[in-house]
Amino acid sequence: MSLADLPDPNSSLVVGSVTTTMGTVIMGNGSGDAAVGVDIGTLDSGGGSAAIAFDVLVNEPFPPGILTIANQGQVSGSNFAPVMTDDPSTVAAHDATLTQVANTQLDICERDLGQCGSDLFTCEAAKSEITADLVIANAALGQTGALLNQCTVNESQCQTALSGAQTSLTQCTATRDQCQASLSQSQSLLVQCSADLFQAGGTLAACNTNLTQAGVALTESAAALDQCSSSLQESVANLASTTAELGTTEAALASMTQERDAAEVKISEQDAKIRSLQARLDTCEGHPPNLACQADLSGDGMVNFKDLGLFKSVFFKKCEPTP
Ligand SMILES: [Ca+2]
Repeated sequence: MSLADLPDPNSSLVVGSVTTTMGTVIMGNGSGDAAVGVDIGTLDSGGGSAAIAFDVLVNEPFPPGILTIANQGQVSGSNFAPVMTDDPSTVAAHDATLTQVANTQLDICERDLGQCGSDLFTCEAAKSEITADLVIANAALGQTGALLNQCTVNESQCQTALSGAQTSLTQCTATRDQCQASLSQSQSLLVQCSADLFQAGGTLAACNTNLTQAGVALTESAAALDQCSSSLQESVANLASTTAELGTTEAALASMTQERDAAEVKISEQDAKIRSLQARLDTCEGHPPNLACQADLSGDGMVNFKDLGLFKSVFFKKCEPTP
């Protein structure tokens, strides 16, 4: 005899879970098996028995409105008509075994909520509240995800900015350390000065007097510095003016030098002419009689204005008015 059993369509056989106290499991423990089959063998006459068990998993999701799953096997043999299994908890004979499935609206709500509720209304109210919170949480998650994406996209920029900020921080820290060192040194000097002042038996009044004198000296030094600066500016202006005048003078000197050179050339030319004439005259004097030499009326060896005066004294007489 054998047993055949097809689990409820809203459940699935757990492959490998089929056991029997007699015979052999021929279906249900192999990969891909969806139904159960057991070859029981031959039962003892007059009260023999075999126990067959298997597990199913209730489908998830489960169809709404259905609150049970059913199972019924069929036992077959060579010497009897097929027999349908019986639910032993009911009076009816050969009826399918029904198993309650927690699938009421409250059950569904409780599963959604993840906790037990006293009634459907309370459960739905709690679920609505959680759903609203979930919407808010999802929105926040979306914003966070967007920020994360943006941050990822700008990661290199962020890292660059971070590097710059770290460099600035390092520089600021170094500057701060230097300032603190200077402050510490100043404080040490102040302490030393106070100690010196105490040791010298000085007083605050004397110190103030010195300070006032130092202030006066400082003011005077500042005034002197201002005056020095004014003088310097004036000297610079004078230097510029003198430089300009020097340029003008040098230009005039250059022009005068050119004129002088030209005059020297003319003088040289005139001197040459005079020397030439004198040479001719000397030639005349050396070879008399020469008519050209008769013009030296004064006999001084040169033909000049004296000769012209003598010449005029012969031909030109002053006209005296008739008395
Ligand atoms: Ca029954």
